[in-house]
Amino acid sequence: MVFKQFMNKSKQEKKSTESDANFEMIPSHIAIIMDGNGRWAKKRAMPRIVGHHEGMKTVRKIARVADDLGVKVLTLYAFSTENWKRPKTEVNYLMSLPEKFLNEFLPEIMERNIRIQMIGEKEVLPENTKRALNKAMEQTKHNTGLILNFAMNYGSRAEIVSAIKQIVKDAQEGKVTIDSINEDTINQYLMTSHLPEPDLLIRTSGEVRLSNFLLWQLAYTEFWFTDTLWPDFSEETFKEAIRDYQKRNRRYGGLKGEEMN
Ligand code: V07
Repeated sequence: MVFKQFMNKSKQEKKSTESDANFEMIPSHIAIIMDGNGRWAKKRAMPRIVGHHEGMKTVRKIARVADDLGVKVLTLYAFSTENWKRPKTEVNYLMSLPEKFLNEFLPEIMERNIRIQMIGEKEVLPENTKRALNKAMEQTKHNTGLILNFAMNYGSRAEIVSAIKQIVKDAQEGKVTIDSINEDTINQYLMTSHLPEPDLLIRTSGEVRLSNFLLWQLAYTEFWFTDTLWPDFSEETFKEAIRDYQKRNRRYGGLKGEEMN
């Protein structure tokens, strides 16, 4: 499927004189599992929440770099359905971060024409968190630049279950016929229906698992893993991931998707 709105190259062309990356092949959609914040703090004998706060600063930094490079969508795994099992004080702190982040960064987000979006089950989030998220999505809904897409209370299997339930409902109401259900039908019922599939998945902190993140959507995505802890993740690390992605793509010699399998 072609996503016309993701074909705008103007920003990439503007920056194409810079030397350190190939701006012809910037991945349109990058997804990141931002792992290692607790470990970063532990190494410094500091409370885990200090690591989370440092991680939030990295989000800001990487969002700027992604925007400057002309990335169209940056999907960040901020809070999983599993994260509720953590100590209450830690969960409370994590839930305060969206508001904190937006209070500090929203003016720059507007200047940069960045659009904030979300995937995940928002309803059960604390009221304050919900309010901050809704306000940011509302305020930025006409912005046409980078989509900064936060996965909040997101779990991929729950997303798939909910898609299946809705498809069955629509089938019972005669809005969908069983014979017409195909991969594109499933895509349309996922929370990412409006987005292109991720081209590149990054996971930090040495873990090499998907942890229930975008299971369906990552079918053809390139994976890139690093031992770097998320608070230490830098512009340079980010560009290294993109360069590796570009090298892999060049090796495929233009073959895409299913032709490679
Ligand atoms: C969170 C910082 C990054 C590392 C991962 C865990 C901690 C930014 C946000 C955020 C979310 C939504 C939004 C604006 C900002 C965030 C949580 C955790 C729950 F609209 N960082 N960050 N949310 N961490």
